[in-house]
Amino acid sequence: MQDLWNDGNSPVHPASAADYLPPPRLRELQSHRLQAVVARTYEQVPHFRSRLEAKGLTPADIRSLDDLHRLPFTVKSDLRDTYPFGLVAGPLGDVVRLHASSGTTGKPIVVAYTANDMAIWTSVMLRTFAACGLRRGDIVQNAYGYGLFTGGLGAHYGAEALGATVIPISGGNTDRQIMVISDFGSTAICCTPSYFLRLIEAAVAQGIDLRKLPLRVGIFGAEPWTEGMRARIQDQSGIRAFDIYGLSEIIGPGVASECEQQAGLHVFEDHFYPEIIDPDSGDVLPDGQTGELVLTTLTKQAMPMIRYRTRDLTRLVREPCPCGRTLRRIERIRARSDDMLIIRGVNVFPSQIETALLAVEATLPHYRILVTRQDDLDELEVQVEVTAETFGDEVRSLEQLRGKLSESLFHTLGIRAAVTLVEPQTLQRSEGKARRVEDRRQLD
Ligand code: DLL
Repeated sequence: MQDLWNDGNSPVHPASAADYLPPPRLRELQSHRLQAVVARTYEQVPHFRSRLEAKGLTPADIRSLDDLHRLPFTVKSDLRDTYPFGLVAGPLGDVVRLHASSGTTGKPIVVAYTANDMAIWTSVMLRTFAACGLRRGDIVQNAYGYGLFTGGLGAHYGAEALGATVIPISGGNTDRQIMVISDFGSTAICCTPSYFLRLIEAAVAQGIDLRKLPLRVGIFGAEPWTEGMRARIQDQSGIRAFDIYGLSEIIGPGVASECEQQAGLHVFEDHFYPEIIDPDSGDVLPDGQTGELVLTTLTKQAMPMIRYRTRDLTRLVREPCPCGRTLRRIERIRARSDDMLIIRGVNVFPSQIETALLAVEATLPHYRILVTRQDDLDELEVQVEVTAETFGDEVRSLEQLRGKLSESLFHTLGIRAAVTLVEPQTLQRSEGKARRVEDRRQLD
């Protein structure tokens, strides 16, 4: 079968066969795996066992997926409180890899992998790349950061297993990235969408038109982005931009990926079981309703996660995908619940601001959100770069543009925001995850 794939004619890589399991077979597999992971975690992780006991449950109570909702949630503070290795199931000697994700405060959270976990991670990343249309012969420039961040090494192993040629360039050093894209003929690039915007700019500055190069696919994730951003990226670079999702606590990248339809991300649910809950009540919501994504690892050994609350907001798509994959899809992550800004009592997500800005022509996809408090009143300021031509225009047309943006923001958010137009290249660029929001209210 490997040869069949390698001859370039097979539509499905053998490792992707699990993408197409008949739903009843998939459910059976998930139920079976759920029981095994609950039993193993109960035996090996005292923290989980005491949680279960507090609810009067034993692994024998979990007979199928229908019992999943009875299990307690795991949250980020469980990882913090047991730092660094308290949630490792089994001997540390079985752990072959550690990664860590730096939080905003204090110590990072640490995640662990056995050799088998590494094989699973590689396979889900292989399936991710295959779903984004890559195959043997592709040259993958991997500009996710290598190191404790899961992006770099996660993508690396998956792309290599696919049979692609990997360039482990890591993040940063933008001029060198451009040189490699054009000299090595990279056909695919992996990085955050915000870093790719930076690369587009750098290419333009060097007089290089990315649309004329072999680059055709972007595998973007690790931060929220919008359809408006995708449209700008695809238009300016001539590539197809795919959204991939994951988080360190669950495995890293490789939890969910778009396919060629670019319409929602298939969850690799033979390994990671998704639920959507109401973030306030914790109740499971029916498919189709928006809420917080909760994931259970069905096969992970070193650090199984049972009902992990991701804080990411999305919904499960009910309709089957035209691509034929039977894995359910989640909608593009809208935001993290903890990224939500409450401004004058109104809930505002940064992604809504991005959508409103990019709906207006002459804006560049670089912006910053500033929240302050003046005389006990919240003030929202949005700074956005505009094209050089527009910036050079008369004051009147700049005022018109500002008016358009204010209207677009008011229409989307329901509150007024002060808009500041700034020259191209003035706002800070990122090499990894973008930091676009500055909430100064906590400092006041
Ligand atoms: O960002 C893993 C990753 C690497 C995913 C490379 C995709 C590509 P963490 O650093 O632990 O792991 O951050 C996880 O990032 O809970 C989301 O809030 C956010 N996130 C990740 N992918 C997306 C995405 C990696 N496609 C946190 N859209 C998650 C929106 C995303 N947010």
